[in-house]
Amino acid sequence: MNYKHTAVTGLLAAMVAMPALAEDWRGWNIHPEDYPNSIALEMFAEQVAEATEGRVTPQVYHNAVLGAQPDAIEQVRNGGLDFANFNMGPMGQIVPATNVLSLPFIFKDVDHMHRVMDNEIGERFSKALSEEGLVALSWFDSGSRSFYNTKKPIMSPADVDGMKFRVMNNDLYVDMVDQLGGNATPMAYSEVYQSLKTGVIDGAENNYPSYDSSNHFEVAPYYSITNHLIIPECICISTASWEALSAEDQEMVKQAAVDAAETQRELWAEREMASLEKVKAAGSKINEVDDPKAFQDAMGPVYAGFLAENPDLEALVKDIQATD
Ligand code: GTR
Repeated sequence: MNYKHTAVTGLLAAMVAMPALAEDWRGWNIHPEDYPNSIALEMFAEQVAEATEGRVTPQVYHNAVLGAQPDAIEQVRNGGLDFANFNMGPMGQIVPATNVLSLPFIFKDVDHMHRVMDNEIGERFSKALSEEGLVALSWFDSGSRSFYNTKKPIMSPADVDGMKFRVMNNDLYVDMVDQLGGNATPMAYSEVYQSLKTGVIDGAENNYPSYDSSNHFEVAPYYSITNHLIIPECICISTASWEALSAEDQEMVKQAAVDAAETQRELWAEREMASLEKVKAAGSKINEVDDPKAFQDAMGPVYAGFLAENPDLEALVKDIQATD
């Protein structure tokens, strides 16, 4: 008998008999534990561990302890981290197609965003992400973003003149603030509170839950409803981690992400209301702007510049605008 052959066959038999090694997944999250996204991510982790009978055990690291968002995106892409909840804002610097989601006023409202992302157009974004090492499994809400600042209510674009705003890391947002006559500073989320407090910046922009959970409302009490950005967020898995799974486990992980997104959207709607009540009670001055259309009109050059640089993305922009 061929000894070598027997040894190899024996080894193969032992490998088949052995349970697959457990995958200990590490997941990035920017928000605190009680935030809708965090609760949904915990639910995702639990459901994955249970459904795969411990073959995949995800652990979520909250509060951006694993780094700022742009770095975390790189980490998930190169397999240093396994999964995350990412906002598509900072994603635009890496996956150009996702910049379409950062065009101000691209969505009519949050329902319009759902109709786009939950259908074929959403799949086009997933495809673009997958070409860059990210598997987008489901879409979270992050409401709509408006400007807030330490100085005064913003009623019209003229009020933005000369003010310094923090934006997420994306050139489109620098252009957006420029067109309103302000100055934009891309900065990590974790640095915004201190920068508002010390006057390094005059304002920032975000949805109610983040304005609340980051405590920015304590130092920047003027929140002006411009609703200029509605940006979806993903549960994204590293392609390397995804491809290490069996087809069955992929199915279960996908289902857990879809279920988590459903819960996140429900929790999100509740949290938006709760955060609004909380910041109002704490003294924030929330105002409607005089002429919302004036803000939209000011964005013409942002669209023109973007489309001139990315003619291949024009069809995507048009398809979103044409979605009822
Ligand atoms: C939040 C979003 C985060 C992060 C943050 C920011 O609304 O959920 O992922 O993008 O805004 O402004 O940096």
